[in-house]
Amino acid sequence: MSQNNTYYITTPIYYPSDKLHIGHSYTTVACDALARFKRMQGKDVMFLTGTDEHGQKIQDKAAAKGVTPKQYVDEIVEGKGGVKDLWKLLDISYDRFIRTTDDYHIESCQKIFQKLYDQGDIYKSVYKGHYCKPCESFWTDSQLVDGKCPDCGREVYDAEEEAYFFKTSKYADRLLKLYEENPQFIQPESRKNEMISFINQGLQDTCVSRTTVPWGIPVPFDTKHTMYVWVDALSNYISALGYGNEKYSDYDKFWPATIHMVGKEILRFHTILWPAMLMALDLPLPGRVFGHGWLLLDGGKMSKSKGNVVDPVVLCERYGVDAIRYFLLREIPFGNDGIFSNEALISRINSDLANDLGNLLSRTVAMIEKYFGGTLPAQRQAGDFDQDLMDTVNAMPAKVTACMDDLLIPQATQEIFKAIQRANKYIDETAPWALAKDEANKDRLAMVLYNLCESLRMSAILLTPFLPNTTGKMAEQLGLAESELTFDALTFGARTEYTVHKGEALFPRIDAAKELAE
Ligand code: ME8
Repeated sequence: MSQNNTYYITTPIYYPSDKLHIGHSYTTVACDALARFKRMQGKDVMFLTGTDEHGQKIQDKAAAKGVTPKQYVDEIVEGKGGVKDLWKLLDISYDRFIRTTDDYHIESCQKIFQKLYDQGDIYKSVYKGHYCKPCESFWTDSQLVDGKCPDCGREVYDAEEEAYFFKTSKYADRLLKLYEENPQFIQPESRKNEMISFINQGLQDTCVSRTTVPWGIPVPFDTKHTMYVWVDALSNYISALGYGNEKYSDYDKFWPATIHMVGKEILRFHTILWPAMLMALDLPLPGRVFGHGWLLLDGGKMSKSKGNVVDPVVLCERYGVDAIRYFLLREIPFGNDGIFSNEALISRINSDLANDLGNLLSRTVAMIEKYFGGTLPAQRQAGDFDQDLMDTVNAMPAKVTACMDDLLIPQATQEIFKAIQRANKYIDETAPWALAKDEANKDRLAMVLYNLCESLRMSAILLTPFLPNTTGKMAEQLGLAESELTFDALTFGARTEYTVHKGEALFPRIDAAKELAE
């Protein structure tokens, strides 16, 4: 069983059928912010991501390109500009990256499949149904919408073949009981009812093998079958810790997962099939599965097969990595769908990052340089508005922590920006430029600028999980070592001296009219 101080968070393992897009980046950046936050809280974090490399679609793509499926996925995952490069660009601090073509994962999956078969949870039968190739999903008559795939609306074709099935239906009652006894298991809460009604409609057993897709993990006792994607894919969460293999040995330490973060379209697999598989394997169940909403573009979900994707590399090059991270985490209500638009992106960068945050830092540093030659004197005098600013800034850590614990990521960033806005208002209230006119106000001026430095320091600490590059630059301008950006320094007044160094603007203002006209 995992220990109390551990925190195991996972992203879905993405299909490397094509380059990943901003939708995949969204999930991964959210998990990264959570993982970084928990590490700063002192948790022992395991942050897992990876790629789901088997299946029909990848087999077809590779064939069209004239390469083997393994060559195809190697290029997309490890090649220049591939998945790993993208996560490097976006500063994703994953601890482990699993590829389902890795030998150790294959070994684990085969053991899992064998065990489930030996104990009667997997059986052989005939699959009759409808298959949607782009979604790699089988559907029953009742699941089709107007005779088409309920997920993507495309044509399905009739399929009938010998296949192995997992007895999902056997676990229906235990699943309902799980949801009832663990209200946090399915999140957001609103999605729980969808899962309950799906089960109540009559849970079907799950087809877990194919005889027509060679690009998959062979069923160990019947090698004309390969495992059908979901058993292979879901098992990654435990094989990556060493369950069923010798490669890793931290299953006991980290399992069960604290959070599986997924998009809402695969919540069902994670809250029905996966816990049923774990029940069958007699393993502990994850703490929470969070199904976030979709980034929409032109009214539809961004997806590789639709081609309406936004390239995160282009966005990062143009606006900077932290601006993109911030936009994703701040703009879209976590759990709901949200529209990705350039207008909204530019407006967020300008209002929050350039104006509120960037200006607060540059004004504070510039005034300390101008009035005190860069070093704040030790002699300071308290005055009006100080207490209110201090109270707001001191209240911020607990509020941000509560939001992060509840997976309210946009609200967490909002709490930090509330303090930043309060500090900007404090500049207007105390008017340091007026204080500077009279030598008699020198001590008061020193205190005002000191309070601003402390507000910036505390904000920088809490912003680190979201904007890891920017807070280093903030520290530099405030004359702090990056190693000082720690949660145990989250008390107003913890630092008493400041020698600042003016640097470049954190986020140059973007001329929206010019930018959008291009
Ligand atoms: O489903 N908006 O892989 P996948 C928000 N291999 N998130 C999005 C998104 C969008 N427009 N598009 C993709 C698979 N995502 C399986 C998973 S897990 C055991 C196996 C994100 O490449 C979101 O997290 O289709 C979604 O669930 C995931 O990418 C789907 O990635």
